[in-house]
Amino acid sequence: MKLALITLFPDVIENFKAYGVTGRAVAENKIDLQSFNPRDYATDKHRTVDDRPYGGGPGMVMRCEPLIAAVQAARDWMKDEALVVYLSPQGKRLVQARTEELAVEEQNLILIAGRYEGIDQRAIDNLVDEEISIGDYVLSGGELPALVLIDAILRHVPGVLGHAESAGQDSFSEEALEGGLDWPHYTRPEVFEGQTVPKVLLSGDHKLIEKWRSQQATAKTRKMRPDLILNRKN
Ligand code: 9D3
Repeated sequence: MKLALITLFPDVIENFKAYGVTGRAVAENKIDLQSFNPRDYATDKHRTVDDRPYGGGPGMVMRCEPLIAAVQAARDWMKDEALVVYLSPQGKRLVQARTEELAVEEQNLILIAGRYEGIDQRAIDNLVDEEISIGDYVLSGGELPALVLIDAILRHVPGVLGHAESAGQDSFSEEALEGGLDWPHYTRPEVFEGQTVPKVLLSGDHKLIEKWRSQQATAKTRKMRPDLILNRKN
């Protein structure tokens, strides 16, 4: 999968490309992740990427021309069709099912991260196929949302997760949780400052352990996220 991130702050993706599950995916060529900075495509004397909003008001707006040129550069790099996603507070809220669809259906993604008050509406009209928000809270720009989206998509790309952590692998998978929350996890030591590990986990009785985990997960979900139970498809 090819991913292009349009951003005024290309440095924010460098750590993401270097470390962890995502770093390995880049190293093993499972994904190709490049950033394109609109500032590099601004043609005016001062290489401006933002300007004051028509109609007045606070803040600045990202200009059309550098954005459109940066997206064009991303398209040229991809040499193929791409879905263009604008990370925006006005977007549809991201859910797990959409991350899977994007991973399965799209070969190339261009993600636009906005700064300031957002981007000129004509850039949206000319470029954008889909607007996505990551939730109802105010951030300073689209870079973190873009990384959130990339991370969630990559987990569905074949070969990105190792066998043990694979998304739909066994009874300990994301699928096994069926839209509910996780059970509590414990590792060594068996006693930490007087706090013990639940006895069932030391019993070696895998049937009983599975039952306990399922009960714990259901109780936690009912307490923390009753909406997940009400919206469940089974
Ligand atoms: C305080 C500024 N707001 C004035 C009403 C509007 C506003 C503009 C730009 C609010 C946030 C942003 C920057 N946010 C994003 O670009 C963004 C975002 C978010 O803030 N929350 C959740 N998802 C996303 S996706 C992109």
